[in-house]
Amino acid sequence: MREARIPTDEIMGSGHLACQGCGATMAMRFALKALGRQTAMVIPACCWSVIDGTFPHSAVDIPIFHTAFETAAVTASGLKAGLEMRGDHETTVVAWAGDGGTFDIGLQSLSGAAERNEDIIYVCYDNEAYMNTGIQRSSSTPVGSWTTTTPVTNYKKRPKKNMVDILAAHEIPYIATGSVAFPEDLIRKFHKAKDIKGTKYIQILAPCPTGWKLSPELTVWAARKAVTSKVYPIMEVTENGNKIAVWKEFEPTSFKEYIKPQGRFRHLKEDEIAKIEKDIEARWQRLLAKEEMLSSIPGL
Ligand SMILES: Cc1ncc(C[n+]2csc(CCOP(=O)(O)OP(=O)(O)O)c2C)c(N)n1
Ligand code: SF4
Repeated sequence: MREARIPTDEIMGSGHLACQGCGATMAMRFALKALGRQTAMVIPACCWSVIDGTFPHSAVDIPIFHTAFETAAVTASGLKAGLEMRGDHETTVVAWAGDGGTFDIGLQSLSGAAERNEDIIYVCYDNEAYMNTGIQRSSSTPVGSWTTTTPVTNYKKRPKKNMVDILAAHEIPYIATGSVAFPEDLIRKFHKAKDIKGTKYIQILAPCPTGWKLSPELTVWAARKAVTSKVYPIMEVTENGNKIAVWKEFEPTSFKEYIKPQGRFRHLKEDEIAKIEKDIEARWQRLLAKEEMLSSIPGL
């Protein structure tokens, strides 16, 4: 019999409160398969504070500490310190936040924890907007996208914030990006993060059918096309921010194909699509150049 590459233990149950096809639920399911049951998680205000269910019910079979929107990293730091004081050096402490709670309001708390190199795994499930409160723009929303605060007449013009570079500047031991379309890659990255001491940051593209105006059965399709169209590079940054390894072994696909079934991009005209496509390629080339340049310099 072939050995299962994805652990069969289901720590997340099916009785959750997410919309159909929610990428954020897939992200949690895969993360917990890698992290195991000796995990304590901090969740700030976001879709996942709803998805988990109402007390005393919970969709996940691990302790969850629900906390204020801006406090994921600092609460996780405190939880880790408390466990250590009680002699528990084994429990993995995870902060699990959306992109609004990470790229925007929780950035100061995350930066503080990263600078102190707190021994936590910080996960951002990235659905590219504030979904829980009705699809408002975040600094993770991609250029060209509609949201309720960036209407089609004034769609998002600024690029997505580069959180990987921001975290790398903190010289933390491990940073990774992933996508729910590649569960084995995600599970490998979580296994790795679990064994590293210090702050680990993992950002997972988790399509939101509701906010992306995407048919729910296309969640995994979109999560895959985001990577193969180079919109969402998946990579690892190690040696305290000094080494980058970008995943490149895929058949490239186009941005146009990626955005076609997504209502959030439906207003874009041909010339606007062409301009964004050009920018995506330029960013990709810069990333590869950086990977190459760093590979020739000794890390820290
Ligand atoms: C200080 C504060 N401001 C605003 C809110 C309202 N609020 C709750 S969840 C949320 C959006 C969360 O967005 P994100 O972190 O991207 O997670 P998602 O909802 O997309 O899962 C907002 C604005 C709040 N709870 N606290
Ligand atoms: S709004 Fe989006 S992220 Fe939130 S539960 Fe629904 S599909 Fe998931």
